[in-house]
Amino acid sequence: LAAGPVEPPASTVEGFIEAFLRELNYGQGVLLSRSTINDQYLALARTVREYLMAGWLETGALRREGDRKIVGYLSAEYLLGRQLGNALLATNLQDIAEEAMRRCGIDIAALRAQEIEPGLGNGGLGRLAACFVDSLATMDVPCIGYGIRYEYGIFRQTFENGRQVEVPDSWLALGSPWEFPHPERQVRVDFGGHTEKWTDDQGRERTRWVPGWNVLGIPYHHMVPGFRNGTVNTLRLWSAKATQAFDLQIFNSGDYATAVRAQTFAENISKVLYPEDSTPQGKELRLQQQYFFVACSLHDFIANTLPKDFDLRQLPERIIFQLNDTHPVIAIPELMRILVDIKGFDWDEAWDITRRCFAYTCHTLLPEALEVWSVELLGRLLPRHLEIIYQINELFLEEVRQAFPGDEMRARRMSIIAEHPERSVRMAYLATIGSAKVNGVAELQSQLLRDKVLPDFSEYEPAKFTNVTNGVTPRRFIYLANRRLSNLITDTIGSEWVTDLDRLRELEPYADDAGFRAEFAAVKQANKERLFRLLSVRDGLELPQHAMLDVLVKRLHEYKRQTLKLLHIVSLYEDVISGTVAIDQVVPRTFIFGAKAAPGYHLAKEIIFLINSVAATINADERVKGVLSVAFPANYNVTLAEKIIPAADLSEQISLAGKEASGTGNMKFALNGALTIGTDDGANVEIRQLVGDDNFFLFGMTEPEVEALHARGYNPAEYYESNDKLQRTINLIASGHFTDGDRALSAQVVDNLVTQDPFMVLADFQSYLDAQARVDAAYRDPERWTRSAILNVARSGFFSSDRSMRDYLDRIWLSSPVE
Ligand code: 26Y
Repeated sequence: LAAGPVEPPASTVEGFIEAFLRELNYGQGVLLSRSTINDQYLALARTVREYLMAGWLETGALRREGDRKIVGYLSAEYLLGRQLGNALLATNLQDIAEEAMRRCGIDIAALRAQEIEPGLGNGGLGRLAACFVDSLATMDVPCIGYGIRYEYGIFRQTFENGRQVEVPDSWLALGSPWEFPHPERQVRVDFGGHTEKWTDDQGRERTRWVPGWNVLGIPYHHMVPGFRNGTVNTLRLWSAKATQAFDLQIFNSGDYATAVRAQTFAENISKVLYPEDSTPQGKELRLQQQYFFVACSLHDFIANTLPKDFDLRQLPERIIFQLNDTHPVIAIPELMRILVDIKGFDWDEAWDITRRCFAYTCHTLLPEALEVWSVELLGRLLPRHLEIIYQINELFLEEVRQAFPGDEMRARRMSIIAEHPERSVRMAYLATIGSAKVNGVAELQSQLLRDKVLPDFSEYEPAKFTNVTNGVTPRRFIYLANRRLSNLITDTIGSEWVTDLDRLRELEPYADDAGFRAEFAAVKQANKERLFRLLSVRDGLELPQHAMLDVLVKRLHEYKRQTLKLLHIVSLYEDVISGTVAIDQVVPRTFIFGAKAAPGYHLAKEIIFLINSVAATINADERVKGVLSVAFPANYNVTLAEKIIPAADLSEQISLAGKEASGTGNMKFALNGALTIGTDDGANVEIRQLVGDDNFFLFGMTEPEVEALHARGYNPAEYYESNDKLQRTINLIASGHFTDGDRALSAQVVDNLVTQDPFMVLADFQSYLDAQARVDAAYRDPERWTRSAILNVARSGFFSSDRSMRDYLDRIWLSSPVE
């Protein structure tokens, strides 16, 4: 029989219908006439899968048989978004599938809407991982994405009386057609217990870990299709399952109920995504999750992906594990444990191998976001790993002392082990010491990473540090999300841009072409109308058709300064109701917010309540009707982003300078023809350099100015006292105007701003208002605005994640894509 796969279904409407009906009847087990929308969705998804399968089988065989270096992307989060549209796009089956469904009497849009997106990530970091694996597949770079199959992803956000309520996200409830479970490839993962010394037959002293309990990891494979190139890489997500041994070893009471409880305990490990962004909490379950997926992944690669007789001294030639932030950093001591304890390598040789197998990406600048684990917890859960970390630290500090004799302070600063406030392991230091390269995610952040976050390390090993500016996949965020713009671009410059985004430059001359501008503006207007139809059905919002769409969507965090946006809105509103500005002088704007707050982040939830309160009041006020509107649709996620971003006129990127590592939403907006109002922060800096100052609204302090103000002593009350407009704005909020007269309901946010204001909202207020006035002026001239919008698209090709991947290849992974 054939060595290769049998033929996929024919890429014709007839072939598609036949495959679909076969999936419906013989896979799903229903007749078309009795099938539900979910049956049809599952059958459609499985049909599209069939077209990808030969490519997947072939790519897998190539990876196993070849000797090319593989990227092992280790990430605790993958914020994938819906899969159906992307799979249809990758296979070029969109039109065929639509027509096939039509002939079956089915509206494909209803089936698309049936898919619950796998929200296996919090925000930027998780979505970045999803963009990166998309680009690697499209560039035919061997990559295995490793992560966790959370049974519940990021919570679903609802509002009750304006307050955020979290609902569990049961994305698997109706079954996911996109995953392939492989229980036969289960991996055992140990925890707890203690270590012992022993002497091997060569008389060497060795250590072994005698674990206390264990769980099984079951891999679930996902296809990661490249864009129409036949490559289908794999995303391998691990799910925790109890073992027999587990029940016997710790819960050996002979009690059935206890044994079942033990099983629940083990399976909790992959139960739910931690819904936190930026502020790690040293929770035991989180460390269990981290070690769980890392141990499964390293074992999977070494035992199952490498050839059986592989010489592990060659490991760095075959794999580079990219650490997506510190979450998977326990992989470094885990590889040391495998090499030293299990494979019998000498420490030095193992360390040399290990350091060449890892590279670390840091996604933050906030000191409070750097993960640390208490020595007590780490030692209890992973006693051998703690010993290894101590050993790494001891040898490293010895080197440091040799390089800087007498500088004991330096050695202490650089220790992986912090002594205060409790003895703990600094994961970013471990990552830096154990990796071949360390990178930040935008130029500014990489610079600050070297200068402020890891200065001793960058002084010690400057060549280790590099930058790779983030990017986003044009397949999902232009082609899929904005079909109208994609068609206009392709009609104008051809279709090569989809995989070569620098080609967007060819649009530049068309910015001066009135006919093209009209078409471009019509696309934007159609996207707005599409969004308003959705928000009407989804959220019951009725929004005016012809207003500037001013959008702030991202996780709710004080440093991102949603309150600054709120102050701007309230100041415009106050101008009108106080009679300072006539309503016909106001440029009509519709403000859209989208943001989830971490469930335990109290102040963030108060800010959400205040935004909803302001929205309700303004939307109900006849004095500003049709001119100022505020929409805060609940549950901002990838699916909603794909509708909002293409409709936006103005992209709000207003973090305090020096706090947002990169941002990636900022790139998506620019690529979809929104103009940015933003601070000199993260990748905004690079966006502005590329699109030009005339096409970007810059405001606010620079990072050095922020530092200087901080050093002088920042007092927000001074700004409140001295700025009349700011005072009137804050007073209106404090008066209870937006909270049915109840001043207490806005007090926490207001007091925080006036007395603490850790992210200097008041200091940047006036500059922000001035920039918004420039926005209004620009928007009053539609031809000028559209010209700028076109130039934003034409000059943002740099922000393709394909370019990011090339940079990782050149600067970090040191291999190149196959021909
Ligand atoms: C430790 C745990 C609580 C934790 C979980 C998630 C910590 C951090 C995160 C997520 C961080 C994150 O999303 N960072 C963002 O990464 C993006 C991709 O590099 C950047 O664009 C963005 O500026 C940064 O905030």
